[in-house]
Amino acid sequence: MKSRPYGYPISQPNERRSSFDNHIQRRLSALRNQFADGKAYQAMLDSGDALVYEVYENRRPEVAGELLSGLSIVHPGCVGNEYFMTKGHYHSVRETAEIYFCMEGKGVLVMESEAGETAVEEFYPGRVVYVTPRWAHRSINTGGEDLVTFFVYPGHAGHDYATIDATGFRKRVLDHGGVPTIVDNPEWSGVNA
Ligand code: S6P
Ligand code: ZN
Repeated sequence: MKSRPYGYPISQPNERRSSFDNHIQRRLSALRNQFADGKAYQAMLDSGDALVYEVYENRRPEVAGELLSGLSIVHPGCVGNEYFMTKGHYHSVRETAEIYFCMEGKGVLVMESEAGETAVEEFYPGRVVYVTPRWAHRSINTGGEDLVTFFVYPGHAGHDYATIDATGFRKRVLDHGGVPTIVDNPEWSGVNA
């Protein structure tokens, strides 16, 4: 791990392998119970475990003072009429923020707080989204190309996936005749449901 300042290029797809030291691939099977249409999910899974999104990151010590950064790439696709998306998470240390910078593609970042607030911010190339502390976040690709975002967050943040696994997000983003449409999630099952 580097102990001096350093830089790396990230704009070209062929630079991803050399600029990052960790590559995570998340397939449909990792998103069980997250999509609204369970039958469409199972049918898609039966025909092959599609690659839904990938993360490239640089390992740094997971301590306050360090920053973790990388690329999130959500591939285009739908399960039923619901767009491909990330699992989504709170940070384990709730008082930690995150910044996303959209480099390619089109989509949204769906966010919610444990207090019951919700927010949806658009992603398009050149747009930054600031996730304030205590907000869960999920990237959703509403376009026909890869959604590529660069993210930065504090080294000690950690990931709490269990809360979202148990409740889902309060909002879903569905394709209604080609138009991304934000709807309430009737299956949301948190403490205020
Ligand atoms: C980490 C940051 C991103 C996500 C990535 C995949 O705090 O928010 O790197 O990890 O977009 O999403 P997820 O929900 O599977 O971690
Ligand atoms: Zn995060």
